Parts: sequence; C-alpha cells; structure tokens
Amino acid sequence: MSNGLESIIGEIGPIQNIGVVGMGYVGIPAAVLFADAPAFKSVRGFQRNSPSSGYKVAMLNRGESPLKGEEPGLEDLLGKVVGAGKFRCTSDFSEIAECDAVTLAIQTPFKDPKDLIPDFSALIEGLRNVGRYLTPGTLVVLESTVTPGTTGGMAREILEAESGLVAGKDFALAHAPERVMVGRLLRNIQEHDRIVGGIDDVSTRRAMELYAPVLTTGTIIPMTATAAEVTKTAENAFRDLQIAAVNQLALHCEAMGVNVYDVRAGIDSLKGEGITRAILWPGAGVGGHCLTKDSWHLERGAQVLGGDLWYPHGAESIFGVARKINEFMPEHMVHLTVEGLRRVGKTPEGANVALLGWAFIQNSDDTRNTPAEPYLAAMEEAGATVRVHDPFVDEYPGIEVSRDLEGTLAGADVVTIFTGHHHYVSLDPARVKEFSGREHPIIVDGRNVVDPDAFIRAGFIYKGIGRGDKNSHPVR
Ligand code: SAJ
Repeated sequence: MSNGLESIIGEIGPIQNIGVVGMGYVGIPAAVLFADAPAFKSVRGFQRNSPSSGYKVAMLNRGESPLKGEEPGLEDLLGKVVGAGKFRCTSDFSEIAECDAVTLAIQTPFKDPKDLIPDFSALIEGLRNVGRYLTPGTLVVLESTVTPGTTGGMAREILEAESGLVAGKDFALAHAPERVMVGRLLRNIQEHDRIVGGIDDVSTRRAMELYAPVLTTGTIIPMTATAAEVTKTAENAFRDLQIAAVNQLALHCEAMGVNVYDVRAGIDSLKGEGITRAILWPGAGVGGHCLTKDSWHLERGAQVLGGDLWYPHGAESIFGVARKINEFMPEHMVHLTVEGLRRVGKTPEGANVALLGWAFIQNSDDTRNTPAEPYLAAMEEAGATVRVHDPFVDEYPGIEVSRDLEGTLAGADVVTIFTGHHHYVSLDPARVKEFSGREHPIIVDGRNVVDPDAFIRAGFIYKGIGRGDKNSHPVR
C-alpha cells in the first residue's frame, strides 16, 4: 500500500511548505519554530475567522502573540519569522492545497466524562477543512490529544471522505502529540522527545522528517499511531494519578496532625540506585485542558478498541479514581474555609472571601478548567460574597477578575489562595490584615505559598492543604 505513497512523496521531495491548523497554545509555538527552521520554506497558520478567535489572524500577521502569560522568546521569534516573510496567518483554508505537510492542534475537550463522550466538534471541523483541499502526497498530523484509535479511525474517515483520497496510499497520516506546558512552550517543543506514530511506516518516516528540524535536545521516538495516542493519554493519566496520590496523602496528613511537606521531603529523599520516588505536590485541585480529560480519552480508547472489558475500567479504573480525588480538592478547600470561619464563630453566610488566583497554573493567564471555579460556586451557594484577584487573567465569562489586590482584600473575612502565582509568595500578613480589617481573618492556603507561623502570629486563623501540623493552631 505504501509504495504508491512513497513514490508520490518522492516526486514532491523534501517538505517545504507547512500548514498549522489552530492558532492556540500548541499551534502558535509550533508554527513559529517550523518557520524558523532553515529546512522549511514557508509556514501558514490557519485560524477560523470566528467571533471568539478571528482577531488572532491580524494580530499574528502584525507579529504579535495573542497568548498573554509569560512565554519566553515567543514574541521575538514570531516577530522574526513574520518579518522574514516565512510565517503568515490566514482563514482561507483553500491554501491547504499548497502545503506538503499539515498539522492540527485543536482542542479536544470531553463533553461527558461519565459516559466517556468526547467533544470532537472543533477537531472534526478542522479535519473537514483540511480534507476539502488535501492534495496527493500531503502529510497530515494530529497534534491534539485524542482517544486511542482516532487517527486511524475517525480522522482517516473524514479526510478520505472530504478528499476522495486514501490514507496510506494517496496521503500520509500520523499522530505526534504535543507535550507543551504554558510558560515554556518553545522550549518544550525543542527539548522534549517527540512521539511520532504513523498509520504506516511511510507516514511515520514523513512525520519524522517534519519534526526533526525543530528539535534541539529532544529526539524522535517512532511507534504506531495507536501506540502514540496511548502514550500521550497515559502520560497525563499517570501525572494525574501521581498528583491524586499526594493529594490523598495530604488529606491523611491533615487527619493525623502531620505536615505533608515534611513527609514529601522525606519520601523524596530516597533517590539514587535508579530509585525514583517521584512524588509531586498536593494542592487545591487540578485544572487545565489536559489532566482533566486525558484519563477519560485513555479509558474510552480501552473500551472502543478493547470491546467488553472484564477488569475495573472507566470511573472504577485507578485513573478514574484519581480523577475523583483531584476533583475533590476544591471541595476540601471549602471544608477548610468553613472550618476556619467556625473557629471565629462565623459561617459562610454573609462572609467576604478574597479568592487569590484564578488561572489553573502559576504565573500564567490560562484559566481552562480552573479548580477555583467549583470553589467559588460552592462558597456563593453557601451565601458568601467572593471577590477574585489574578495578576495575569484579564477576563473570564461571568466572573469579575480584578488586578487590584488591595481592593480584593478589603473587608475580607477569608483570604483563599488557589494558584501559586509568585505575587502571593510575598504576601505580608500585617498588610493583608490591615486591608481585611478583621481581628482574626482566615487564610486558606491551597498551594503552600505563605508561611503559616507568620500569619498565625499576626492573628490569622490558618488553614492549609496537608498542614495537619498547623490547622488546629491556638488562636493568637
Ligand atoms: N498540579 C498539582 N500538583 C503538581 C503538579 C500539578 O496540583 O505537582 C496541578 C496544577 O496546579 C494544575 C494541574 O495540576 O492545576 C496541571 O498542571 P501541569 O503541571 O500538569 O500542567 P499542564 O496540564 O499544562 O501540563 C501537562 C503536562 N503533562 C505531563 O507532564 C505528563 C505537559 O507535559 C503536557 O504537555 C500537558 O499536560 C498537555 O498539554 O497535555
């Protein structure tokens, strides 16, 4: 089947012109790195001209990045490749016909984790737009995280139906999952090893040709498309599991009156001899676009590809249970808040809560699936007034996010820290108390960023995730 494709690709020659569909946290850094590689002639960024994100086309063509958080090197590199005429953004998908390789970096959220139903609507639209203008010999790569079986299944079917071409015979198809984190997007693409999985060997080799020029210390790890899909979903499911394990430990440490961070340091000290006790950090919850859904993609893949499973799976699998524990942590933050208020004879009813940190991860503007949202909803449900502060986040649907820390702290009965932004590490208890105006304000630390003793000395009621050693301190 591949010889035909091999000869078509041989006639086209080395990959010169690339298309990247989806100008977001994954697509933008990938596109500028392809454009900066001497091996490639031109890169087009494809972005739908939608009300919510159409503005990105003009912004990118001015050499400006629409991503707000701190992204070292991205703005400069974007300016460079736009200035050199190697990168251009467009909403005209007919230009796909001029590309030798096209990557898709489009969100793949879950519609209903309970029934394991993903929302592939945006991905399907992207695949249709590519399929409509696909030409023989083109390589198509899915960078989005997908349910195992999607590349060789749904994606292939849509591309073939739209193009009239056959995958593996007329065009190449592969999965090369993104492995980026906000705050270090460029570095992650260059330095992490790249998993590349084609639906056949010719597709794998063509995809390796695409990614090799953008890697610095990273190397390419070739495998099948399905193995690549499992690798990506599983590496996030494992991370979620590791976080759930330390969150469970933190809950136990609170119950036993122990400091989880002492325990963590102790466990973490067992190193060397190939021993890795990779223990992560407990906290107020797990957010973002990845860990909150990739376990469900993995579980769905096992069911779709595996048929009738006789062993614990889905919500009963260890990955399902881990999701449950990590989703519980914002609820536990509510519990700590109510406990703190009870210590000064108050209830949430009528209480003022200053919620610090709306982004799902420190020093970023990324608010996807922020664990702060269920906390806010529960506190408001209980009759509290919640004001939100975040130094990076401009706006969020239905929530007023303020950059005015003092204004947010004014009159607060409770100060709750949800994100470990560096701004909160230097919170001064005396100043915070001054703004709160309460004799015994409550501080609930969901990321272990403040010094409990300093706040307790200043008359605060302190509550912290995993701080069993401090959570019942005498009131000063
Ligand atoms: N978190 C903890 N404790 C920890 C680490 C993280 O509570 O020890 C929380 C964070 O606060 C955040 C959430 O988990 O709310 C996710 O944090 P993250 O550091 O995992 O950030 P992501 O989701 O952007 O990045 C993950 C990474 N996956 C792995 O490391 C296996 C990244 O490499 C992936 O590229 C990314 O998912 C993705 O896009 O899939």
